[in-house]
Amino acid sequence: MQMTWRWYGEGNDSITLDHIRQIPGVEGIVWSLHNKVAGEVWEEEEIDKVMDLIKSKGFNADVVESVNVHDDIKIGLPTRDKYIDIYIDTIRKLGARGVKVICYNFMPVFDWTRTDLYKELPDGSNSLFYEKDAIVNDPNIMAERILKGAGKYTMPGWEPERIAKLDELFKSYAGVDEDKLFENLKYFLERIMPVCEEQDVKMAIHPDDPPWPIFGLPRIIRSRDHIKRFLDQVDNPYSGLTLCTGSLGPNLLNDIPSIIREFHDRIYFAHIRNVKVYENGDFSEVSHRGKDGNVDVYEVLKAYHDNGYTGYLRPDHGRHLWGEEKDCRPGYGLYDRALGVMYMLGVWDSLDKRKGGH
Ligand code: CS2
Ligand code: MN
Repeated sequence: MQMTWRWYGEGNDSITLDHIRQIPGVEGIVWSLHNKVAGEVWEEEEIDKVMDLIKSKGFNADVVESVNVHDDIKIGLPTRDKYIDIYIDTIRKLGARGVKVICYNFMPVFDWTRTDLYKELPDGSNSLFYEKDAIVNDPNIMAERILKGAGKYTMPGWEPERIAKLDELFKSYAGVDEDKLFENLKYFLERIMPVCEEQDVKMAIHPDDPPWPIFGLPRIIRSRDHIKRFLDQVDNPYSGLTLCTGSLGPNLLNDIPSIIREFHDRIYFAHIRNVKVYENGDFSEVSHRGKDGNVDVYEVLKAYHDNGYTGYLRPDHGRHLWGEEKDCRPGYGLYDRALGVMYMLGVWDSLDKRKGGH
């Protein structure tokens, strides 16, 4: 397992690479060109600049999260080929520079969805929160909340210029049901697989968050059966998973350790975070400690460890602690994620020792 940390880049993150160097065990930085909208060309100089900076601080830059997929590809419009060509160009450039894994998602319109970015927890910290009943029929209301909560930072998937055209975007998804979305994903992957093979770059799809359809839009990576269908339809080792426990976790029927045991050889990137699911279906993000929520983080790590997982892992969202929400990106503060790293390394190291017979 290789521990990594998601960093949004200079001027775009309250945390610096020098902070991250002081967290034990972090080997790699998960990065992206966050100024790019889906479908835009990634220039070589821009890529080099970020990768060089990351490497100059002693980290690897093996994982990119994300290269976002243009809506026309998800909808299956005739213009999709043009955007797939641009995607291929980006894979080539990243592969040539040693990038090993590209994390992406195939969620229509939105990336992750929450109703409150700073919901107070009983201990006085706060975190991202999802109120089931607040997801009514108007996505504009949700978008307004997210944009307001994000403050000076733009949120991937919630870029103001996209949100301004939300109604139009929704209309263009009419007729795209689960089967159609699966079909469009297959088309996309089949076109890019040869380049991934040639460049030795693994595509790792991120599950849908939350793991159920919202606003009538289909969501197809949200359970064991959906994952199986996804892996079977393009049965190529270059197409695999970013297994995110925080995304699958809010559906308590998802047995995450068993999903990891079943599909471990196609998991290239592990996102670990814990969620506490309330009786009415609402959920909060909580600390990484298993006991604090519904994700048994020990069993998750054990499932990876038992299978000799050598891929990348990162703490996903954390709570905002000690007042840091005044400046940090929602879900991406320093303290709770650093605590998460230490908790996970603690579990991992003891699993290592036990295996070694100590
Ligand atoms: C991330 C996702 O913050 C998060 O929850 O795990 O936003 C992830 O980066 C994207 O879905 C990947 O495309
Ligand atoms: Mn995730």
